[in-house]
Amino acid sequence: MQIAEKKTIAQYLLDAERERREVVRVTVDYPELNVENAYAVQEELVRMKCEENLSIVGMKMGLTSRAKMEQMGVEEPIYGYLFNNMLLENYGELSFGTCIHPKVEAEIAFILGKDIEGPGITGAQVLAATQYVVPALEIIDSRYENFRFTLPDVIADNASASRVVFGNSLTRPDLIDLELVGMILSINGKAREMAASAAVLGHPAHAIAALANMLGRKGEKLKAGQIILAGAVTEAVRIDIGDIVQAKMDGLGDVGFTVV
Ligand code: OOG
Ligand code: MG
Repeated sequence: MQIAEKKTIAQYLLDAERERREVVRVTVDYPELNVENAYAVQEELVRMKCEENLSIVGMKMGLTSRAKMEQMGVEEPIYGYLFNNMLLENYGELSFGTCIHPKVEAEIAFILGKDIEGPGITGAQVLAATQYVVPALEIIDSRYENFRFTLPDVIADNASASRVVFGNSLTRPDLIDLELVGMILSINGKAREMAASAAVLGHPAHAIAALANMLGRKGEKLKAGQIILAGAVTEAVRIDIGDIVQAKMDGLGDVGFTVV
């Protein structure tokens, strides 16, 4: 794929995000888009955001639980980048009008105290490099029509990243059994999804290890201070104006927001 094509696709997705409208998925016009050049498009999109003076605050893994893989019909974990303008205050407001067709996901986030450089990274190494874990809600908002895509489409679209809310309590990873975190995602006080954190690749630290190993193949690493989402533990849930969203996680605390 030519550089000019990558730029055209990245711009197409950035315009869709900025103008808050769904667009036809990229592989309809570019059937040759594969996983490798989809990440090259994502890199271009990330570069364009950085040129707009946005800064990377962390990364996200996606499609790391069976529930998510089945919901989206995509079988492989993916990653994307989190930017400073995606951060929403805990128990703050998400303006529905700034989104296309948002969904929410309950996730565990890792705050790194040390760099992690793949290949060969294990979950134990991730835990040793993690300063804190925090409860998080990710708001995903695919730029594609009807939230439908193939693996290369969603990679090019920065893994549907839109917003993220972090809880206020920081927990040291050695003080908790991180594969056994029970959680409830509720909307308007009603439990909608529930699961235990082992749903994410057996242990959420495995998702961070997989990310470090994928980046390692490109000569990149996870950096101290970054905050990394391990991927949704349950299916994502559609949200609408007026919804009060909360996730409670055993031993980690709670996190929430309201859609206005
Ligand atoms: C892709 C992003 C998935 C997760 O946590 O699994 C994701 C999507 O479903 O649109 O963020
Ligand atoms: Mg997610």
